[in-house]
Amino acid sequence: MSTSPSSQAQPAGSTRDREIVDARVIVTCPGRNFVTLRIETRAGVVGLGDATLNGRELAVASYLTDHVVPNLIGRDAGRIEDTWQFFYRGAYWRRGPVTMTAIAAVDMALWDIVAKLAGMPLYQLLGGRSRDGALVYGHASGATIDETSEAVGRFKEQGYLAIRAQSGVPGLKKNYGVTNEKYAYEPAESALPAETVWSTPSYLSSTPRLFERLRRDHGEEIELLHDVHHRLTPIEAARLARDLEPYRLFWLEDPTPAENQAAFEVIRRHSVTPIATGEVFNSIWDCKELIEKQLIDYIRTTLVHAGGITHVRRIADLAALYRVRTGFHGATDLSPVCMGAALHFDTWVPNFGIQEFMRHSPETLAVFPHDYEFRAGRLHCGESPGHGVTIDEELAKKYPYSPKQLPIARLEDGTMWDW
Ligand code: GCO
Ligand code: MG
Repeated sequence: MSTSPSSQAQPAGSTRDREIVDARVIVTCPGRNFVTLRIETRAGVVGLGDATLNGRELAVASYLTDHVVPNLIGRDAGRIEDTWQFFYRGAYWRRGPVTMTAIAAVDMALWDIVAKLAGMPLYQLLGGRSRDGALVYGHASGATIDETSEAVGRFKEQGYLAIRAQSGVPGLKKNYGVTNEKYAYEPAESALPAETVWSTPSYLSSTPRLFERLRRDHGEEIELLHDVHHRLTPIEAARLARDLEPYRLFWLEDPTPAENQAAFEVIRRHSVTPIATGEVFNSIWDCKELIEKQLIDYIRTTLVHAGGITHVRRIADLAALYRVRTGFHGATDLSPVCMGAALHFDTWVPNFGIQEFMRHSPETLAVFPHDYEFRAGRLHCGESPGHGVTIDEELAKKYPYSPKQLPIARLEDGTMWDW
């Protein structure tokens, strides 16, 4: 599955060699849209950063092309911290997913360049290897509990040690996390959002039955995870977390929306099921209260949506003080560039928990030659300099941008809900 990236290590350069002479955005849709920032230095060293924000891709592409790239030309690619501060403080308008995804792309590309200049894999620059490979979880799903249990069995056969399980909900046609696709679950499939119907009572009664069955069929050893996808109120989330306790989940994800962080206190008061959240967060300020009050166990905020390596490293360090571990978002809408960089981070970060791993389609993997591979339940980043992911631009051109948005959910009476 892994292919060698084409660009090789360059000798460490002078300030002049590190000067950024070109920066441009590549948008491609090999099955789904990806936005990639490509930065090149005078010495010809190229770095890539992922800038994909699912369903809002062109906003980041424009932010980069119109507002960031003109500031990059002529800068020293080695000044990673200063460049981060320049785009964060210098923009005056702080934070938000579009801004922080754009900053992340720049940051990831600069770390890639500097690691290539040093002739080292990126994890080495962060402080070196802390583990042999990153424990990952795959996504098993099915329309019914029977089908979901069979899907979990197939993941076990492939060597997964941790598996997220999502099942269809009785009475509902289609809901988050359940796929009939061959590869990974890919919900952003139409130009305008598909509409789905949601029922909390049905979900709350069927989900504990799903995990009771999974423990019966698959035993105690396998790690099981579940994503609520922000669809419960705080007290409903508390009830689900309590009802799932006997099945000892690795984590329950996004049990309730996190804008109101005190909501997580309600869940904690009722249950010891570990809680993960933060894939939609974009800065350390979104994470601070949940971490400091010890309301979560895993922080999901990942490189592409939260300012890149420079910023997420600060989040991980804050989390470490409270024994909160990382569990990076790794859905297929994050490109292989993000996955490559995330795996170097996972290989180093002392408070690593787990990495989400949805397999990209063969078309996507061909556009992004990458140096990482799955072995025995873990992803292993390679030893090539940088983050190990490149782009085949000729192939990328064959897949032009195609507008796609995520689905929405409404209650049975038509009220807008969280999908
Ligand atoms: C996950 C996520 C994804 C998101 C998707 C949105 O846990 O993997 O919840 O499935 O829905 O990344 O773009
Ligand atoms: Mg999620």
